[in-house]
Amino acid sequence: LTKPLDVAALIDVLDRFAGRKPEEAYRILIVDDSATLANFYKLTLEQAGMVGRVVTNPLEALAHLQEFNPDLVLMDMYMPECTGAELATVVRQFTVFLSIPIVFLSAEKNLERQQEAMSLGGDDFLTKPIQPDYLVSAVASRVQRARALRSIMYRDSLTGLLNHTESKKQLDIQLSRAIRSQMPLAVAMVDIDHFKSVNDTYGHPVGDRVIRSLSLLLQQRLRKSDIVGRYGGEEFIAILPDTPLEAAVKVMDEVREAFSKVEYQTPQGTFYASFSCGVAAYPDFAGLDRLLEQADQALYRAKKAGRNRVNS
Ligand code: GH3
Ligand code: MG
Ligand code: MG
Ligand code: MG
Repeated sequence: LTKPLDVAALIDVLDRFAGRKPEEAYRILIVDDSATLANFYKLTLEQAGMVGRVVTNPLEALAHLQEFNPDLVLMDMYMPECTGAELATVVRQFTVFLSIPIVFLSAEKNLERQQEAMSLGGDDFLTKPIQPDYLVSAVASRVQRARALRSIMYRDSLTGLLNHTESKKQLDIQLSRAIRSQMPLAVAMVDIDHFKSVNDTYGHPVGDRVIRSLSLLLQQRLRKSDIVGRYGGEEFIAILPDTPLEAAVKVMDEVREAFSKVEYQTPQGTFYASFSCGVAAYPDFAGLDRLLEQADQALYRAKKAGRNRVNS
């Protein structure tokens, strides 16, 4: 908060978000006791390239929120089990759902009741009957902004990778999945070698370039299902689901080798960088803290053994 707003970084994040838009369809949860209407909205949104899911019993909405992971909830007001406003109140009690816009869509024309619904957790109030085009654009603009905001909250602006907090949250989620499905899970901690001297010799902007290039390399070389985060300044974490220790060490060593061959050209001359890496895996080590601790210790040993190596 003491730093001035970095507008350039902000624009960069928004750009990256825009670039991701076409491949990831907007996911809309439609809560309406009328199956006919709900399915009509679903069809309308799907014709615009979105993915819809219909829930006719509002009491089931929370479970669907969690499982479907929507970008936005389109919410009816009057339903037999509870009102949309009541449901919004409950949804807003969960911080994980805070960033999901709730748009009411109801025949309710009374402005006071609309305002009350909004004050209980809604972001917008649309009235039925609604023009399909209007519904699509109202939903799309909301989702676009919500995604941009979320990417600022969860991602690091220099690299676009998950930030520290989100990386740990993802590791927690992936570890629970691994335990449930009895599949291995590997965690790799990566730390750039002698990075202080890179900054000191070539300047901070060149250091940033090295960080960006490693982030790109990790994203390129790892699987789409793998999760990469910027854990600290020049520290990264890679979470590899369904991957046993040896396989993780092998792939991280390939990344290490590729990174050590990247040439950086600067006015002060050409140089190469390297990183050290520590890998640990479930089920060899169980529990979030144990896993991180083991990966950290392996990283420390890699540093001590001379850097530019992967240890487990
Ligand atoms: P080691 O091989 O032991 O890891 O040595 P090191 O110099 O990399 O170790 P250390 O952790 O002491 O230094 C990390 C440096 O990374 C310190 C900090 O100035 C720099 N750094 C952290 N974040 C950034 C960043 O966003 N950009 C740049 N350019 N430098 C950063
Ligand atoms: Mg209704
Ligand atoms: Mg470090
Ligand atoms: Mg370092």
